[in-house]
Amino acid sequence: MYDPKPEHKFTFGLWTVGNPGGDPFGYATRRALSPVEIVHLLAEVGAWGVNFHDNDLVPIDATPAERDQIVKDFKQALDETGLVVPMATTNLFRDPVFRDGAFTANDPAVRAYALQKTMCAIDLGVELGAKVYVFWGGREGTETDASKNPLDAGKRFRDALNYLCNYVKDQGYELKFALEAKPNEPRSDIYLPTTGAMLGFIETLDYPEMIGVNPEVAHEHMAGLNFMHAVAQAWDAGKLFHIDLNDQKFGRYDQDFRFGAEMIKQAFYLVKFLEDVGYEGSRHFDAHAYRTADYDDVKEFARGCMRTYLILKEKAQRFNADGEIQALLSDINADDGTYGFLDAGYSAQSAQQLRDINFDRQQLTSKKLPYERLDQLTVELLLGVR
Ligand code: DIG
Ligand code: MN
Ligand code: MN
Repeated sequence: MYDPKPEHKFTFGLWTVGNPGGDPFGYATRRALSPVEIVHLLAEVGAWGVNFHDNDLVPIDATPAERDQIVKDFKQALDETGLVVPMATTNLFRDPVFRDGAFTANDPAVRAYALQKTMCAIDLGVELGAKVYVFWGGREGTETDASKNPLDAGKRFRDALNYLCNYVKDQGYELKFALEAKPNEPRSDIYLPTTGAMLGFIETLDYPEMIGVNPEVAHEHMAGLNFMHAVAQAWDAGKLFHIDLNDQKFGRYDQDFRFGAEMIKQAFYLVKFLEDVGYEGSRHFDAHAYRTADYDDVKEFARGCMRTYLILKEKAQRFNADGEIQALLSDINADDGTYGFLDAGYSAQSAQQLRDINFDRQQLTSKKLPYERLDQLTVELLLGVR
């Protein structure tokens, strides 16, 4: 019932189950796995696909011959396991050269290098089958706003994305871009900090139709926001091109916990939304196991991400079939059509008709809204007692 299948489109980045457990205060607690070992681990736990940053696969200083061998071995592992590569991205945050950002760096040479590196990474991603290309601007921000005019930063990011959209079109690649927001960490403030900010920015680009968003649970939670609302806005705009699933306590550093590990109710509403609207993209878990985990427990981490998603998917089906819950929802959303004349939008006639109505506020306020009952039924459904 809760075993992952290819049609569930569960994916993990090489950097997720391959995370060796280091953190700002401690060394790695697990040996580093090779990309090939990671592909086989993901196949063992039942994932459908694997994603990567360029340098997760090909080290930044690899020679062309080393690159070719690494890619050959990776392709062989994909063939052996049947895993696919739906998404790729560029590491524009780890090397010290990006200490002041990549596309938004003050140094034009760094900005040019970031463009070149991204073009090469796009080539690699397309070669391995990626159809979505993620941009997470981890270093595109500031510690001191004395250092950079945000208008310059925005223009530089816009110019970079326009340039890369033209590159993709020129190459004839079938590729969509997905912008991933995060409010801070590793920079004190990161530009375009939320999915909403990204949606506004996309409309200022030359090819907005090529660009959507990749919302991440932890990142909207870090900003104190309702993740499902952010995803709904992206979906409504036709811009939900990818999604990073994980979990996160509010008001903390980017924890990237196992999906559903912290905010099970928010995870439920998210899964319900994605399944209700028929989202057909990857369910990508951008998360990693606790530092205390060995690779047996890392596999449990990966299995847990997928199982929890499937359990919550089944809970959403139960919610939608629950007679008492659905009866409450239909009462709450009752509409006798009295105000249907407004559905067609504005007209002088509808405005006059609206003016002629005497609203009885007390009567309107007396309508029952049994949200406590509704939420309790939802909680009891999640707790498994209905
Ligand atoms: C972090 O949340 C970012 C990077 O790991 C990567 O660029 C992106 C892809 O999911 N998520
Ligand atoms: Mn994160
Ligand atoms: Mn992410």
